[in-house]
Amino acid sequence: MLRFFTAGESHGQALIAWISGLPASLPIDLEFVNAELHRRQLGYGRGGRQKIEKDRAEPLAGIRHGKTIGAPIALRIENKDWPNWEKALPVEDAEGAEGAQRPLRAPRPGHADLAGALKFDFHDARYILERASARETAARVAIGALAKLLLREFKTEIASHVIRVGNVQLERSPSWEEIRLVSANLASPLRCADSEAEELMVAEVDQVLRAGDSVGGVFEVVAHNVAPGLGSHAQWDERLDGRLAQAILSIQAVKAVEIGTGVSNAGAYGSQVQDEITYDAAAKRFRRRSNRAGGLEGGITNGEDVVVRGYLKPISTLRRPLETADLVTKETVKAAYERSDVCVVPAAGVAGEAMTALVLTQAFLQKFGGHPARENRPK
Ligand code: EPS
Repeated sequence: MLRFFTAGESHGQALIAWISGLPASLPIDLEFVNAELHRRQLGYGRGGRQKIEKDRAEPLAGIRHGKTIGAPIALRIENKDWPNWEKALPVEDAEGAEGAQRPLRAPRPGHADLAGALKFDFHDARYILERASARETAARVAIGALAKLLLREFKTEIASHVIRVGNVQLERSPSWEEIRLVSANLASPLRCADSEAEELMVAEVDQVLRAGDSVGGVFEVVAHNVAPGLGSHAQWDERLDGRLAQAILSIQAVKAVEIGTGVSNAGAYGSQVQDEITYDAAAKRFRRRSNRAGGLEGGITNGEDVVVRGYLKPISTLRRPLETADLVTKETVKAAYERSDVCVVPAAGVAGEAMTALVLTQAFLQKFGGHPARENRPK
């Protein structure tokens, strides 16, 4: 069974990722893992932090001579910002406790600050925001890259692109080839496959930057060449669409998930929504004339591309803050401002790819199982 966890605070020493259940003898290309970490750091609208960080994964366990050994894998990603926070977040008991030197008492509406402070009875949201921060997705991207390496052995590839930033929507459906290219294009500011739409998206980010505001959007993850038969219709928690939805919703700032064109499908007629089935005799496989189901029917992959969209609310840290209540005095004050991003849609897309890779790998190993990696070939 494939399991994974992360640890680490945004401004702590490091992030740690742990993954257990990957088969032995899988070649690990660390440069690929680091390239994925780099992709996550990019995107127009990122804040100053990404100039400080140079995310790289340092394997601590489970990889020897460039291959997995069937043991749990642990990876460490150093936080280069840690020296600036060492005094504020010491491991040892220090005077005052509760993040004494950099307290946050004006919880930001929309952030985990207040809900977390209430949960643990803190009068300072410092420790909540440290762990709630989307910096944690760096750890997920590192282990997601390992899952991608396993899926690649079976020719499954995963990419993401941005289909909406604020009010600007991509109005056409790019091909897999276009998505694959823009997903890998480090120079593309917002990873949108249409350069005209991307220019408008950049202008949208510029406008919110000037206004001291923030902006959300929609990313789309596409998994190409997915084996049919992953997931199951038989039990609620085996349905792959539900498992993917949880994985994508767990990404910071994601508030809704869509499989295929699920949202617009709800307002259309059956004849306009269902994907007609054909049989390709040469390839000896069933095909669809469209893919509005996003590659999933009955919670099972049907061999078409798996398409999952994550809807992000705007980042909750605002340079022109909204009102809030002070955690100690309860008086109305302006919400705290911490250095932050104003748009993270492309970065969230990379996290979405990682979560999709991890969930598909789980389902893949459940169906095909086995050790070492070469035994996992679908027949
Ligand atoms: C970061 C994501 C955002 C950044 C963070 C790095 O975190 P949050 O979800 O807390 O807003 O703002 O950077 C900082 C916290 C900082 O000090 O600049 C990431 O994805 O790496």
